[in-house]
Amino acid sequence: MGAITRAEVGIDASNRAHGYLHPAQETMPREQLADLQLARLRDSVRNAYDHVPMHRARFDAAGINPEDIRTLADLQRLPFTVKADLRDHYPFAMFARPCGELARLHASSGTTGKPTVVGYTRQDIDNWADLMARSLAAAGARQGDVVHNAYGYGLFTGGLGAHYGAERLGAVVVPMSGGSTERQVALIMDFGARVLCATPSYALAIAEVAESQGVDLRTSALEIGMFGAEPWSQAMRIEIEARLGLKAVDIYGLSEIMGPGVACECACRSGLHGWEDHFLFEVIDPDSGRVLPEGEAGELVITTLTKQALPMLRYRTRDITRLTSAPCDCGRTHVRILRITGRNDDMLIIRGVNVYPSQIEAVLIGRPAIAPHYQIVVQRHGTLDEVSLEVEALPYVPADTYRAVAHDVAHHVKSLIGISADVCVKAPGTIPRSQGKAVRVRDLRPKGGQ
Ligand code: DLL
Repeated sequence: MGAITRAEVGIDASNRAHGYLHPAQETMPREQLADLQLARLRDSVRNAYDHVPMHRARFDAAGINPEDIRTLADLQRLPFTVKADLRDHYPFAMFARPCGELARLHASSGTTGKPTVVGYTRQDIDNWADLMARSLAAAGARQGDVVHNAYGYGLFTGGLGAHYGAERLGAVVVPMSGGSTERQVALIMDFGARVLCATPSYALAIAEVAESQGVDLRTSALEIGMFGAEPWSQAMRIEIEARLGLKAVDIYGLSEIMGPGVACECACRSGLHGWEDHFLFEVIDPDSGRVLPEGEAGELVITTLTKQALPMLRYRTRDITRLTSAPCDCGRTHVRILRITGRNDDMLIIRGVNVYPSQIEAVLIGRPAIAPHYQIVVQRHGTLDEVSLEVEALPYVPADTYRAVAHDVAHHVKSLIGISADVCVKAPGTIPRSQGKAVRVRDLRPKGGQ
């Protein structure tokens, strides 16, 4: 072997500092990244066209042939794919491989009709483990860390996605899943977990149970939280960090595209790096479908570049965000997806004002006298939608001050977001706690009348 060059030493040092697991890919110059993306896009389009009748029919109807994709800009000629396509082709008709060639299936819970089913080949699972390991490393996790995984195991992609990624990193995985919260607290302490994987709302529930048991998780070995699967605000991040004594990192993903690890924050925490060697990201105007210039807020659209079993072309995520390709201090060249503020379908229109639940959360969390647990109740009175906010008093707050607390909260919601909401302050512990994705909105409007 030849002598190690200074450049190599430099890269090694920087790998350690920035947690690059795949330095060549993560710091690839953008022109080179674009060449890789184009080659992969052409393969992915060809895979979809040759093996998925729905894609072939749409290409044919639009007069497009896979060979017409000659530049990355040609992506915009392709039709969108939406969640209903998966439902309409239930269970396997969008797969580009026969079921017998798959290694795994996952599915969404399907509260509105049929679940959406997603499939993976062995190679897809391998790439997913790599990207999840890359995400964990970017967040600061290392080989040998104990990773306490409280994402639900099962059809939900959170549990197994984080599990395989942590194993790929060389970490020691504790496959807890959600629930048995008292036991979670004991094992976090006893096994010396450095990394906690959970939804942000469940992380808070763990903190709360620990406090009620007299256990101070801030003295535990926890240093990093990998939190995602639901929208959460900066206020929530501050609250979780204070109560758990760790650094809270945002991780994003969706089962239709892969699962957790599509994008993740690095140590700089100024947006989530979307792993562009495996996915293409666009932001569109949700009404017109027009691609928006970088930096403008709209709906995130993702195209898979390497998925074998379920190639997705321009999948409309319904998640609202902005993109930036400005260089990040960590040295990664991959685009950053700014914090997801909510989903198109979660947006409430209250007397003409558009509001996402996460905006309400940002106002509620950290206000004096109330705990960081809430529900937004939407009702219809005549033709008008109205919201009431159920919040919970902190244990030391006297019940005879609840009205004054409610008044204070309503005042801040009105002045910061511009909506009038009835606020109901409830007794400590009465708002349901989540063990996975929190239910923030109770929609009591008549069905179909939205
Ligand atoms: O929630 C995958 C996942 C598991 C991501 C664990 C991160 C951690 P689905 O159940 O298919 O997959 O739900 C995907 O959840 O379209 C977003 O609306 C929302 N979501 C996921 N991560 C975030 C995040 C998993 N970091 C849907 N911030 C997505 C905001 C998120 N919303």
